[in-house]
Order: sequence, then C-alpha cells, then structure tokens
Amino acid sequence: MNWNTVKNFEDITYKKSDGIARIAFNRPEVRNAFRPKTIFEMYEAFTDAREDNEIGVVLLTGEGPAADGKYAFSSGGDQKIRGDAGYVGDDGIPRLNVLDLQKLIRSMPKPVIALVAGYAIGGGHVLHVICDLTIAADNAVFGQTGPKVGSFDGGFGSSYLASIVGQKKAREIWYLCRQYNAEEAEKMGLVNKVVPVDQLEAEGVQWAKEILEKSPIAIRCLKSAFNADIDGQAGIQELAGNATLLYYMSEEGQEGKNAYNEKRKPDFRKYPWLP
Ligand code: S0N
Repeated sequence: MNWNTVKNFEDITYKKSDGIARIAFNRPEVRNAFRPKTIFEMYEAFTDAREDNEIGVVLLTGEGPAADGKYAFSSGGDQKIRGDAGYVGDDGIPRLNVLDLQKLIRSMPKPVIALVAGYAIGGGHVLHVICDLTIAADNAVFGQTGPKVGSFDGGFGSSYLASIVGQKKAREIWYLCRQYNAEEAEKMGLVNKVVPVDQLEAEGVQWAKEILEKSPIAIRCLKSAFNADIDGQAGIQELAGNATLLYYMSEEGQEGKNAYNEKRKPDFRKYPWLP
C-alpha cells in the first residue's frame, strides 16, 4: 500500500491511501501506552477521517516493533503520568480523554478495523473492543489490568465486552486480569481473524477494500443498528440521524424545503401513505 502521510504528529502516525485511513499509536518504547496528548492527536486524526468523504474505512494499529523486538497495539493509559484524578498532560490538567475517543470510534459512520500485533492491554484492549472488527497477529496478547493497577472501565470496556464474549467470560477477563493469546481470543469471538504478524496490514487492507466495494449508506445504517441497543438514547439518535439523512435525500423530504424557499404550500399529496 502506498500510504501518504496526512500530518506529522508526535505520538501517532496518520496516513491515507485509496479510501483507507491508517492511524497508529507511535510510542513503541512504552508499548504504545497513551497520554492525553496521544489521545488529542488520535481524536484529530479520527475527526479528519470521519469528515473526509473519500475515506470509507479506518485501520487502527500500533507502530512497532520496539527496540527490543516486541510489538504492541497499545498498553493503555500511561501509568507514569497518572495523577490523583486522571492522566496529567503538559498543561498539568488530569484527564481521561480516551473516553472521547471511544465515543468517536463507536459513533463515526465508517467501519474502524483494529489491527493488533503484540499487546492490547488495559485501555488499549478496550479500544480494540470498541472497533467494528479486529484482526489479530499470531503474536497478539489481550487482557485487562484495571483491578491490578487501581482502575476499571465500567462503560464500553465492560458492557460491550460482555455483549461480545458473554457475561461469564467478560467477568473472568476483568476479575482475574489474565492474558489471552490470539488463538484464545479468536475462540471467544473477541477477534475476527488471526494471521501471521507480517501479513497483518495486508489482511487489514484486503478487508477494508472489500468493505469499500459495498454501499456506504447500507454500511453506515448497519453500524448504527448494531450500536443502537447498547448505546441507549445516543444509539437511537445515531440510527434516527440516518433515517433523517435518507429522508433529506428523498423527493418527498425535499418538497418541504423547496416549498418553504419558494414561499408556497408544500404538496405532499403526491406521496403515498405506504402500508
Ligand atoms: C503491556 C505489558 C504486559 C508488556 O510487558 P513487557 O513486554 O514485559 O514490557 P515492559 O517491560 O513491562 O514494558 C516496556 C516499557 O514500557 C513501559 N510501559 C508499558 N506499559 C506502560 C503503561 N501502560 N504506562 C506506562 N509505561 C508503560 C514499561 O514501564 C517499560 O518501560 P521502562 O522499562 O522504562 O519502565 C506490560 O508493560 C504492562 O502490563 N503494562 C501496563 C499495562 C496497564 O496496566 N495499563 C494501564 C491500564 N489502565 C488503563 O489503560 C486505563 C485507561 C482507560 O482506558 C480507562 C478508560 C475508561 C475508564 C477507566 C479507565 C481506567 O482503567 O482507568
């Protein structure tokens, strides 16, 4: 893939090619742990990918391997800068801004595919869970650490995880803080496919290309439909937003707008009350 760099960031890389955006954590020396700055950069890149109507699929991954040869998707929040009330950036303000990124990945109307090589741990694990699809390298390692390091994700990190792997397995993952290999993850439905590490990106690009051949509106409606029940009112808002989009695009919807602008009464009588 001939990737074009969109912008040079400090903590992430951001590239595009042929309808696909590739966004990657780039702190391999700390197993791609994230700090507030990392998440602000991720949020900017994801927002750009969302707004670019030539981009249909985003690949989320981690740069690597590190100098010691190990790979990581992400090891979660950077524990070295965790303060008393969140992760503290250069401005001295404590934050848990990864929650904003979780919501953006979940609600953007384009599939996000996690490509996991090496560790997906803690908040890094939650991010792959939130992605629409996950392709794992054969060296991938999955797990939560919250109860071991004094934290927990009671949002998507637990409820959505449980809807993927089941209540019993999700409780095991969080209560015992074990690590699971790629084969175990595939068996519990946590990942879609396992491939050799040197084929991970090619596999992700292939999946993205297959999605790009499909109908953008069908895919966006399906994503919001899959999200709707777990996301409550926000999920219904997304689904309803797509219904509004389709209505805007119809002749019937446009009759209302045209009549207003032409200062006449709308003529909706020509449209049927379908059964
Ligand atoms: C990933 C692990 C298992 C890899 O082990 P390995 O290969 O033995 O490497 P290490 O020698 O441990 O690490 C290499 C260097 O990288 C540093 N490093 C690794 N992970 C982190 C990290 N998360 N923060 C800071 N530094 C990290 C190591 O310190 C080492 O550097 P040196 O040699 O200089 O010390 C292993 O590294 C590991 O277990 N890492 C920690 C995993 C972890 O506990 N992560 C934090 C979990 N919590 C969150 O992510 C919270 C954020 C969150 O998403 C959230 C969201 C919503 C609501 C709540 C939360 C929440 O949980 O608070």
